[in-house]
Amino acid sequence: MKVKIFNNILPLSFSLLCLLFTISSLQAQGIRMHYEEMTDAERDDLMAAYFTSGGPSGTSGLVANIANFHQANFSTIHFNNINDDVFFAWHRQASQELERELKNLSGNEWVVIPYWNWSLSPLKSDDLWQSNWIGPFNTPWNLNRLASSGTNMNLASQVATALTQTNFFQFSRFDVEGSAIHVNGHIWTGGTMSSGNSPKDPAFFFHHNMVDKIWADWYAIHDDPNVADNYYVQTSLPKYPTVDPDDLNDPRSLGIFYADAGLAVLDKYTVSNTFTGSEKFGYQFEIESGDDFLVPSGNDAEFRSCENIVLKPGFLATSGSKFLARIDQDCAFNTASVVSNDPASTRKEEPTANPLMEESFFAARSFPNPFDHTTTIQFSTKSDIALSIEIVSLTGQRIALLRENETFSAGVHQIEYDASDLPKGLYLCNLRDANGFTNHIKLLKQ
Ligand SMILES: [Cu+2]
Repeated sequence: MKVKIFNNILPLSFSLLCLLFTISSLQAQGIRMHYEEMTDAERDDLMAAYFTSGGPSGTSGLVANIANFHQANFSTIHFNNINDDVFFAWHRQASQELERELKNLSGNEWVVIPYWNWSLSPLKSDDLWQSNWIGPFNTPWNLNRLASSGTNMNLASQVATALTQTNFFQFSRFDVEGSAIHVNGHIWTGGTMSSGNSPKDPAFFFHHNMVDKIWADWYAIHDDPNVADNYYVQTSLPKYPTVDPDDLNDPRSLGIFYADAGLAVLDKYTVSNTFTGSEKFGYQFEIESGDDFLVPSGNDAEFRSCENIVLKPGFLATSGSKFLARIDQDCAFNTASVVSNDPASTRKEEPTANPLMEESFFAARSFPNPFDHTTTIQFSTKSDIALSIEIVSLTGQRIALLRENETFSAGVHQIEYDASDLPKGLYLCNLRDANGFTNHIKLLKQ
């Protein structure tokens, strides 16, 4: 649990000031994560807001409007001629608008729609379909889900291959939209999800945020700063509703960040408070920010984590801005109503925790991961070091203490962990030295 602050801060550049005034689309700032990475409180807030957004039968409000538009304009926004593929852009915009609506309905700016990484959670028995998550929508919203186990949802290798595609239109139209990566989530869920009315099912936005994350990953890898963004998405198709698809290419410029495997990186974004008094970025695992993440004077942003917040070169909260970085090891953040009533006087203009400069003292991983029964935890140390190694649940409860203050010599070490008795789900393996510095590995038991 530490905030690291680096002092080498870049000046606010002219080009980023320009960016501030050219973003006109609706934004829904936040960190989106695999749904299993949400805390119970984050999940409960989201589900409560989501039920409200569609009314008791799911036939009114923004969810219904998006579904109606999606159905009426289906052939315009899907499976188009290769050079006009607006598929990604339309779905990104729809998801942002709903997320914005959920924040408004709940009065809770921390609410985000997570993504369903079906490769990690490919089963009907996974949490997503249970009563705490979107299971209860099925009957009252008349969704007729099948959640068929006959369709393979572990598409990790196919995603990896798609990300190597260098041609955007090939990637968009064929490697994602027309392939199992996009199609299987609809078919597997079935019912409304496999119809033109699919946005009526909350699974639609969980699935499409995964599709959107894949686009974000692709863009981060392949974007050529020397090529105009309208190379990627062209504007000859009808715009929905008033947004230029070219403005949607880089999710970071919209304030959308995708966390992955315990890490959220916030960069290339200028806080503008266009829609909210304070822009909120929450993730229970590690948040790192730098590389032109700016909070200009007069603006207000807040980070919160249950673990680490790392501020790197290129992060800048200027004099006259409000910036709060909050860490709660117990993950006991205030509920929505308390947060929104948080008096401005308690905010500080500087990060609240102590600056520490230490870097990770070892590298760690586990394999296989995800795993069925047993996984091997591997780590390397640069010098002799005493470590405690424990397995904890996402709520911080210790499940196993594998090593206690044991000295390891410099080199690579492996520890086998037998988790046969553990319910399936996401866990953390913490490796902690005598000074309290911790590295963690996320373990997914399937
Ligand atoms: Cu669609």
